Amino acid sequence: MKIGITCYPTVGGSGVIATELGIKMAERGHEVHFITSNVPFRLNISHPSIHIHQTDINDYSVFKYPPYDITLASKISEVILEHELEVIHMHYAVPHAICGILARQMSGRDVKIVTTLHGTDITVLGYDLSLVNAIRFGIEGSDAVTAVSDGLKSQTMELICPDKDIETIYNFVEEQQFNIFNRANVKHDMKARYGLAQNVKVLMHTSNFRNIKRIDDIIYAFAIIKQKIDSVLVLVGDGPETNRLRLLVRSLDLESSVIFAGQQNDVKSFYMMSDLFLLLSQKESFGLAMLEAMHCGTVPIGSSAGGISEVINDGETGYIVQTGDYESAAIRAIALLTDDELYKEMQNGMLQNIYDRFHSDVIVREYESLYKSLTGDISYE
Ligand code: GMT
Repeated sequence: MKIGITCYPTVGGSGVIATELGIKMAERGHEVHFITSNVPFRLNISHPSIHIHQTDINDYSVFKYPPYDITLASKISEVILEHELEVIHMHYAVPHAICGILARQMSGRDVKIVTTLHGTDITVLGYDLSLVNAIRFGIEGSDAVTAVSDGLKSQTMELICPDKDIETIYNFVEEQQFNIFNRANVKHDMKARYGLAQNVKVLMHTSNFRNIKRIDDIIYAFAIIKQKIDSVLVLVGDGPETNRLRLLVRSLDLESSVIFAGQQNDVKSFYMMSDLFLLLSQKESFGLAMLEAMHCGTVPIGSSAGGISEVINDGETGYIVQTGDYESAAIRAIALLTDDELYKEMQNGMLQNIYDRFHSDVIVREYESLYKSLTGDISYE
């Protein structure tokens, strides 16, 4: 098949999934065209079947706002025509699904549109009444719509009420990159590099540091854990909340045990250094970084928000606490960090469970079948 993919190319789980899916499709013999405003940040391999088409965002002085969506739609239509695309896969309802619909009209071709909902496009924008009609239009105008969790699918049905079926297709990680292999050595080296004693326990979180991530709760939980356990908290990433969080850490007198690591390319080494991954968000459709950490052997504690409880089987592959209940998160963390047998048992169960449920082979085939069902192509069965 000839497949077009549009996503936000910047750091973020949706861009990661779009990119890894494109790479896997190319490896399975399909022709893949990324149509994005920049080279997707995880696209770090060359493959003869992967092509990148960058949009130039016009910045003419007559425009108060550069017309990203229209420029993108125009570029997608160009690629549809030039490369005879059969499917375009748009990541995010707004604006990308709408760009896809526009592009199809511009091209005059019967290209099939698949839209994947990732979270913020529904759980944040869906509350903005000025966007609800646009989101519904993007969903209903797509040929197929997927959501990355059942939680996100239900929220979309409730908030947007589209006249459209939505299929859940979970996220996956690239197992060649995220795995437990060499964990002990990497852990040792990272601790040495960060000047940490080898017996210190490490808790971590990574995200774009927005308020919906409730990183305050992670810091409050850590303040309790720190009283019982020799430990550090590593916060990887950056965003609008960073400065406020630094002040909170200072006010709790935790500066010497909270590391603000900033944006990192090699996030895998941080997963491997860590004993626990904390994700206590207010809204979270899936938590792809958490799944990456789990593949690297790090046991998660997550909140009950969105799809996190679909990724963690509470009590078997990590723990779930009610959103906002950082005290329970601390209790669970202390239990895991003081009982090696419990930790090991949970880690083993977790690795088996995610291998069975989120393996890239399984998920990529689900997308491939969806594409095929739209194009009527049976030659790939
Ligand atoms: O909204 C964000 O936090 C970024 C967004 C993205 O573009 O990566 O993340 C969303 O999509 C990811 C990939 O499907 C999910 O793993 C994240 O849970 C989801 N974020 C939210 O729902 C807040």
